[in-house]
Amino acid sequence: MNHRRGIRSLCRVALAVAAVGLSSTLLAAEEVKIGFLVKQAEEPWFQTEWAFAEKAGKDKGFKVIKIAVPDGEKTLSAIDSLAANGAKGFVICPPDVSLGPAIMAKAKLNDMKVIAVDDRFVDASGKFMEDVPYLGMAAFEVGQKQGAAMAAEAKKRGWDWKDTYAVINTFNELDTGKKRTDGSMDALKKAGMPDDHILTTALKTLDVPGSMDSTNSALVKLPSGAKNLIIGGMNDNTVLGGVRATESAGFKADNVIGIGINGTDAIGELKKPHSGFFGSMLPSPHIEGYKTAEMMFEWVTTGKEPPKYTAMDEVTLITRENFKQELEKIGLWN
Ligand code: FCA
Repeated sequence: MNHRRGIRSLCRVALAVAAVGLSSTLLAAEEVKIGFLVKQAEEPWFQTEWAFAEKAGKDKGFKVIKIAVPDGEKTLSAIDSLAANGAKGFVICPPDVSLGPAIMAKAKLNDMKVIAVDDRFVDASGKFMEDVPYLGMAAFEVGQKQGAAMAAEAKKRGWDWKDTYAVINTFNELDTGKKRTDGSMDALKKAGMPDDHILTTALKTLDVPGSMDSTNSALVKLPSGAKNLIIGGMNDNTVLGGVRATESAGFKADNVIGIGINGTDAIGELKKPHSGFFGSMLPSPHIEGYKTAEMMFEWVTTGKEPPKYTAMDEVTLITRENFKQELEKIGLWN
């Protein structure tokens, strides 16, 4: 009797163990994975997007595979390795927007969905690939706000346009870059800055040494009467190097107004008590990372397609006065 009951309960235990084993295998098989590929993993901007994509993964129950893709080769092999890992789709800021067709071909081959973030894909004829869902900055408008902030600060300092010049570091190969600097120049002109006081200078690379070089080559073209300088560019790095160049050329911080875009990449600089880098336009990298990851998760799990175009137009000027509070507000201060 006792013996039989013992065998029965043993069987029950065995069945229960098998059931648990089976359901955990099923659960493991069901874990949704998505990729998040970024061109410049060293930029805090992209690290912030990654962190918030992972937060979305934690909230909704999916895994984010983060891969840095600094060039075309790495991008294509990253897509293969994502596929081998069972990812169903990925969000990407590509190292070169003209890789769009190659990225889409590779994704199709692996049956993966794609969302572009920040930098929008272009096809072989240079046209936007409008079929690929994209989420990015409302670049011209954000640039206009940057230019308006520069002009407002110049006015506050009592600068005369007569002896004030602007050096704008451009990267016209990238649409979001061109639109931002076009927007800031538009705002400077509307604020009364004479056209011929605005010098554009092309960046070779989107980093601090790159903007130091491009600004240096513009500084030598300034007339001797140039007393005050405005330094612009498409993001923080393209302004930070410019400000460094003004320092080496002997301009004092009080005679320089550099305003970047991103905010995230200027935190170290704003912690310094004083410099020609006045501030940065802070958009919403936390929302971009969270939202694109969430959209991808929904797309691969429910089939809900993301919108083809989402523009983010909200920006806040952060300066030494308010950067800590503003970053704290959105959970970017630690
Ligand atoms: C581009 C820039 C980044 C960031 C992003 C929104 O990708 O390179 O620094 O500004 O747009």
